[in-house]
Amino acid sequence: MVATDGRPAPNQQSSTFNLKSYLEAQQAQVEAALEQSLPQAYPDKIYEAMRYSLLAGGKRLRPILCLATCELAGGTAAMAMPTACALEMIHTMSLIHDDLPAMDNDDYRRGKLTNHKVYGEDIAILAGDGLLAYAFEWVASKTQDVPAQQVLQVISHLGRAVGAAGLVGGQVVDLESEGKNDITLETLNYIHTHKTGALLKACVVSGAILAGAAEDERQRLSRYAENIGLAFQIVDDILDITATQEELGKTAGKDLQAQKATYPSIWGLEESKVQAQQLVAAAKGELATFGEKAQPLLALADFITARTS
Ligand code: GRG
Repeated sequence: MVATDGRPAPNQQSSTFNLKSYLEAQQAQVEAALEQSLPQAYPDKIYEAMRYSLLAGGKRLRPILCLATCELAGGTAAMAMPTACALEMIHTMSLIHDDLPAMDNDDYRRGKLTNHKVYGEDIAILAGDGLLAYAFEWVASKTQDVPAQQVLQVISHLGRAVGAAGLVGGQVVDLESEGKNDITLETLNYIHTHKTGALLKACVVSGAILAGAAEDERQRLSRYAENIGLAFQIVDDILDITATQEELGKTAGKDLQAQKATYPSIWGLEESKVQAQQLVAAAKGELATFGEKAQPLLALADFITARTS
């Protein structure tokens, strides 16, 4: 149940759950798994470039969502870790390509120089390609204790989330919309449900599939993910205006500079914050039937709007 003012009902509060220590523990596990996933091998330059961006930090929100959902649905972190790493590889490749001069053209990411600034555009493109291919190899070759049919379903979901029906499609409409001042809310929603939302949804849905969640649970978790995905992007647009470059680890104020349509440009800052809160409340409402087990996902939903980077 969601209160009419957008606040979560009392049974959805996550105040007893220590999100900070949960995130730190999960991030440490993910970092260790990522470190081991990608070797330094020959040809040195490409592995170095792939590792440079993959191991550059970041919140690791996508792998953590996958692990948390798998555990909520009765699976183990070990069952989901290869997919969790693959999701971060895909996310990282999308950042490398997004930062290229032909795309968003940025010099900084995660507080470091972007991949192409260090290795050149040719290697940055290939580092992205290498990470994308490796992500699928990693899921297929490393997932254990999960029926093969479920692993295939995860691979299929990942492929769809990345391709023209997901990230790629969202990025194309984003590029086509640049410099236009008549972008509708519908188009903006299309861009972000595909460019950002599709992968976040794949994190949650793949965690549920790996755990063998029942169809109705999957549907609820999928709606949770859709809501936090959009909230995440609204907050991203807000932070582009309100946060510093140090906080963001990348150039601040990019959207205004590029005259991009954003949620704050359509709604204003205050209404954007209200909309993000309402989406988070709706997301939490989808978890009501899971009880105590849902605490990590409830807290992660709160983190989406509370974050400063
Ligand atoms: C996927 C084949 C393929 C191509 C890529 C470039 C591109 C197509 C899509 C762009 C996708 C993109 C960069 C979306 C933005 C998503 C977003 C809000 C990123 C920031 O995520 P955080 O805040 O970053 O989780 P950290 O650094 O914490 O991981």
